[in-house]
Amino acid sequence: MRRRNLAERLAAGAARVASAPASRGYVAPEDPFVGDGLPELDATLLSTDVLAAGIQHRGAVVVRSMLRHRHVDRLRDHLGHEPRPIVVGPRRGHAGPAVDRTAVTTAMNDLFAAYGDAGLPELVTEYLGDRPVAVKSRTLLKRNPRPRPSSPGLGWHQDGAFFGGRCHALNVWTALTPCGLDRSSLGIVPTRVPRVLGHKPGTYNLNADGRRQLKGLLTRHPMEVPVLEPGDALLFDELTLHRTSPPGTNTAPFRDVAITWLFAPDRVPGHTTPIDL
Ligand SMILES: O=C(O)CCC(=O)C(=O)O
Repeated sequence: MRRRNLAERLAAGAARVASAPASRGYVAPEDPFVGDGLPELDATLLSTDVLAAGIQHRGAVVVRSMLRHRHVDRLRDHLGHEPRPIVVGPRRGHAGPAVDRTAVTTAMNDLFAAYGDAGLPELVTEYLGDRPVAVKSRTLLKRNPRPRPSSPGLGWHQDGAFFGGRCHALNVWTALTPCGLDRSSLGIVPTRVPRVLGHKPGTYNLNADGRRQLKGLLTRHPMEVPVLEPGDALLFDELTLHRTSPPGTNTAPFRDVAITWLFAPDRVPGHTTPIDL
């Protein structure tokens, strides 16, 4: 079967949103994990129950070997071979060198093929209660140079602050290089935060009230920084408190990641354009 190109996926996503029934998200069973902290499992053991329980009780799930090596290598080819910042995705105006439309279409085809091979569309359909759509502004491959003290990456935030509250979305954040030892990973508060804390309007930064609440959360649930191999993924949602993991151990010149936020069609934030998976 011919793979659909990006324009066709955008049109299909818009049609899916237009005809979406009211979706119901999957509610986690009781917390099945022993001990504290983020649950971690091999991709072959990932199920909707585990995904929901991990996110809704612990804030995130670490999934080992979610993308196969041949997909990781192919995705990294789209970022080139230079240690420079670059973002490849359907949104215009990303930072970094301009990438032509054909190259973006090929890259997105490869990204969605990798997700398909990993069984994500079926899993996420059950989790979100409807067939997921990605969105134009939050679907990307990127290379980040080593953070500097003056540009440490993103601070603590919850993406619900930008999506307009609770939407039961899912972020698939996949390491394409090793992350967490000599390159940034994500820092995560390993617990469910039941609501969006205060953020400074229009920024990825908590406000004073949000920072006060974060401090209390970190006292009870210290930050975890998962160490990831290429193809390992972090799955989490818009309530998960996370940040670019702090510099300090960053000695490698850059890291590569793939990031895709998925939504049920009737919960796509208004400011962005849906893409069929
Ligand atoms: O890649 C990073 O360091 C931050 C990504 C992030 O915060 C997000 O995907 O919401």
